[in-house]
Amino acid sequence: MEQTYVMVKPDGVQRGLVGEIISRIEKRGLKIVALRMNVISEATAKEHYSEHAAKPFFPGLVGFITSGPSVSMVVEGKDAIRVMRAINGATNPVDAAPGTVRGDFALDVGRNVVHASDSPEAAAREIAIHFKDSEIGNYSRIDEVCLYE
Ligand code: IDP
Repeated sequence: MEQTYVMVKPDGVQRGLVGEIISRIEKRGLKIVALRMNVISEATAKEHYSEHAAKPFFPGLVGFITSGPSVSMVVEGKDAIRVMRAINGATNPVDAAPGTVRGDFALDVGRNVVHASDSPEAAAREIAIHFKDSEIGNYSRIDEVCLYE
């Protein structure tokens, strides 16, 4: 089983989309093993998005991601990293397919509602930035017997 880091960004929280997004994740069969709402600090935001530090949109991105509460999760399941990226859709919502979160709820790349780690390395790094080991739960979902062959 793989784990990935997922965030409902401040725009998703302010638009009342937290339940919708969590519902999509759960219905797909992925398991939420950690969950928190908080306002991310500037230092944490800069660390999270460090790969974009030199990009022109970096100050706006850090400012936005710290502008209000966001919801952070660790999501677990078979191929969770790829599946979560597919659930979220393309980074630029204009390119995101209908049926994805961004394809259904967003228009602007700077207000694209959700984040999910894009590789195993990114997932490990981002989970460690946002959660302590002791905050990540370990339990079985009763439907795992049907979800997995
Ligand atoms: P991802 O969120 O799909 O992994 P990344 O390329 O890692 O996409 O970009 C991180 C975030 O930075 C995006 O989700 C988006 O919010 C923001 N971003 C990326 N490119 C631009 C841009 O050209 N203008 C404004 N914001 C951008």
